[in-house]
Amino acid sequence: MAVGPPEDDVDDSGLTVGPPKEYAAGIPGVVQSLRHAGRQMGVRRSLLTLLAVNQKKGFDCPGCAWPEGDERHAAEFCENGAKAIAEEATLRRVTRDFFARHPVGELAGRSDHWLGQQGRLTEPMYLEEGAGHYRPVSWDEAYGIIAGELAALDSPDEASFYTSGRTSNEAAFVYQLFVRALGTNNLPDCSNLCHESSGSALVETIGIGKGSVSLTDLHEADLVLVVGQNPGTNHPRMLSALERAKRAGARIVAVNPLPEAGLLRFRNPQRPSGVAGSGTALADEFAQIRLGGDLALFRALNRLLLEAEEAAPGTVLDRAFVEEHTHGFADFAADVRATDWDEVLEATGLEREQIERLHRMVLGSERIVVCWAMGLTQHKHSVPTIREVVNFLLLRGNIGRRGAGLCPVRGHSNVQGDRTMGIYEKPSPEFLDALEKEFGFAPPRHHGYDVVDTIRAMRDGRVKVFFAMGGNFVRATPDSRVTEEALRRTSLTVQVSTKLNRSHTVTGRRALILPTLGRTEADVRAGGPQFVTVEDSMSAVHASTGTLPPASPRLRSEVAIVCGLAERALPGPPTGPGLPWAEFAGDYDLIRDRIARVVPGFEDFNRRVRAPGGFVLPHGPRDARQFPTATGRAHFTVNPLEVLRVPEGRLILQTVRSHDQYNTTVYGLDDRYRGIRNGRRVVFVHPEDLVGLGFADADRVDLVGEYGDGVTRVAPGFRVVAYPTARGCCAAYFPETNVLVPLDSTADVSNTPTSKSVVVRLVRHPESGTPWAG
Ligand SMILES: Nc1nc2c(c(=O)[nH]1)N[C@H]1C(S)=C(S)[C@@H](COP(=O)(O)OP(=O)(O)OC[C@H]3O[C@@H](n4cnc5c(=O)[nH]c(N)nc54)[C@H](O)[C@@H]3O)O[C@H]1N2
Ligand SMILES: Nc1nc2c(c(=O)[nH]1)N[C@H]1C(S)=C(S)[C@@H](COP(=O)(O)OP(=O)(O)OC[C@H]3O[C@@H](n4cnc5c(=O)[nH]c(N)nc54)[C@H](O)[C@@H]3O)O[C@H]1N2
Ligand SMILES: [Mo]
Repeated sequence: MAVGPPEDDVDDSGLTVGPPKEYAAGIPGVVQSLRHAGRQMGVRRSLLTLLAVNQKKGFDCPGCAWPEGDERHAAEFCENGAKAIAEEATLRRVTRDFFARHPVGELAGRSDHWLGQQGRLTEPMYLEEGAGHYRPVSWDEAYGIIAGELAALDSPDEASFYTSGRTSNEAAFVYQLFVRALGTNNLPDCSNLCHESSGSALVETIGIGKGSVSLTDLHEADLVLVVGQNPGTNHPRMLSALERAKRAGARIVAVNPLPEAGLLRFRNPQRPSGVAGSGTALADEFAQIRLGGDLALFRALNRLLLEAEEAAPGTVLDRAFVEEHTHGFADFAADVRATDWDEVLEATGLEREQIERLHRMVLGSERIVVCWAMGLTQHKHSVPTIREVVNFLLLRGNIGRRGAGLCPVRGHSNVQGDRTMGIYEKPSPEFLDALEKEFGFAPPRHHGYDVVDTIRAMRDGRVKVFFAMGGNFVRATPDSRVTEEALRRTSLTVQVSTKLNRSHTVTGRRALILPTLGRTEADVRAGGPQFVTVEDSMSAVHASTGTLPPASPRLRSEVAIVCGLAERALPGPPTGPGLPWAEFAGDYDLIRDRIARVVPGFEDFNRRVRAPGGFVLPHGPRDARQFPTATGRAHFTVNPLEVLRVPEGRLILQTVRSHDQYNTTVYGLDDRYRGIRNGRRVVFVHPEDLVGLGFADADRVDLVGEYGDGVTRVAPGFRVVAYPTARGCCAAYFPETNVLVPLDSTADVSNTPTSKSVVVRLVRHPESGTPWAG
């Protein structure tokens, strides 16, 4: 049964398009958050829940990984954080009756929005081979089914264990321990789709794959570049930090193909003037770059810096820093000096004058922070691009200094912590040595599969059991049709989830749904009430304590699920390691004691994490300009310029988030800041490109992929929206457009799908367009 992904919301009769907004948040943001929360949770529960978010004694917002400052507001959440919480704390429930009413085949035809709206999962469910419906199953029986499938494999490498970034440190640690005790490093995670390019580039150049700034650095910067990121929608609390920097005199530059609302103006709802006034104009300069043009831009800026230094020696570069702390300057400088301006202008689509203006801003700034997200990480040349950003900051000593540094802005609230805990298909030998010493078994040393390689392995029959700790693998990954086929070839798929999603409907021969507690819920175990810990985008680790009663008495925590399964699936001594799984599941302090002995920076974990606000992990470059690379220095690198060229009549498509979604969870059908209401199948194209291609605003088109591998990839039925994006580029929402992202089109080194550069052609849809409804 090969049902394709749902082509939902093709009926766009209610779709309306208005002008894009120029500012973000303010009163409309607050009203929206309360309205959404009230619909899902009721008003009283909404207020009580929202007041506990991101407080020192409450739970960590499951929305994004942006850090909390030291002074917290009574309402330390944002419109989109409130939506994320309402999704989890909803009063709606998916029960066994629901599954009895809806055959899996029917659920597979439902939209992401509809599936998410059904509410919280309430008990373990099992889809037997050939069955049309999921049926209830006990936890014991479920563990037995998984253990049986794992035991039947020829090798543990025939199983793959995915993690999405909401999983706590404690759950992640026992999960990787279980998987490695089983004998594989097949630990793909959402990071492979997300900031892997940042990690790859940073480890190579500065020796650690994490950002080098704190919130204070951002406040104290005098120039902040926000590159390839849409904070108004995806990290709204970051706007408060930018506003604060701005008030202290910083200048802000937005580098983006789209004029995103939050980057232009911001009304801070936490201050009276932000509620009433016209807000703060954030960006001093908007560089409307072509998709994939950032490598060229940073090369050009670096060339200009070198030339300025030659013209006035000793005044531009931080020579002392370069000499004392870096390696490879001469090769880098020789290469960058040869940067060709014509290529820069072609790649970036910018005017030389604007690049020179940016250069003068750089010269006038002592402390520079570069922030970035998916606009930099999801291209073929993402790793070289981020390396070039590192070159840029190294030239003037902007790493390891107050008010300056690298700021990759993470997505999922604990994606950074999961990696710290060992969720990684390519673990370091030091980490494995520490595990071996602590637990007395020999973990596998060969590398495992990442996300793309897991899909290939399932497609080719090399992975037969797929286990997901959260997330929505089938919708988050590229080439939806290929991925769906691949999953259907496995013998067992297991999803540990809070909410229903498409990954429950596209299954292996047999399938299990294991429902789990969310961040907001109280977690009471044998050893009493438990808390978990998370690490934010700036390496701060803190506790998160759920307060709401669980959505159902039959839910188990992620820690309990892993430990219960491990007990069942791993042989005990003398053949197995005999780890104290039941004790771990009863008292998370015991897990933290082990983390403290295995993971550097977590010494005395249990005591330090109980301090209000937690603690910050060490970071050599940030703290002491110590670079844990092979040479002990930061590395300048040579990154050849690449120009994204597409044939006549084609556009480069980027796949982005609307204001009303959390990755694959679609909250609603509006994208308020971009002026879209009641529909998601829209494609944003520059008005002059439309004319050139022979289309008009509101035409209905199919998006046809042009990867050149002979495979036809079509996303049908999109409305064209004339929009001020960069020329030659277009944008549409994922997950609907994941059908167009080829599995083999990935970033060099990091293997991240190129979700921000898909070559497409617009083809008139058989049913032609009618003017906008409103
Ligand atoms: N409400 C909400 N919050 C979220 C999420 C969510 O879905 N909803 N997702 C979370 C996750 S997992 C993540 S990773 C983050 C994602 O946060 P973002 O990276 O902000 O998310 P995207 O929507 O992918 O937006 C990419 C931005 O980069 C720009 N861009 C695209 N290509 C290029 C390019 O080549 N160059 C430049 N300079 N810019 C480019 C786009 O125009 C867009 O503004 O947000 C996290 N927070
Ligand atoms: N085309 C395209 N594709 C992309 C991207 C893009 O920009 N363009 N972005 C990529 C990025 S940056 C990311 S991070 C991935 C995201 O990929 P994923 O992390 O796999 O996807 P999510 O949509 O965040 O997962 C949502 C599901 O997680 C489950 N869930 C929520 N909270 C919890 C919890 O506390 N515990 C457990 N066990 N489950 C929970 C719910 O069942 C929910 O349905 O998508 C990637 N895919
Ligand atoms: Mo992400």
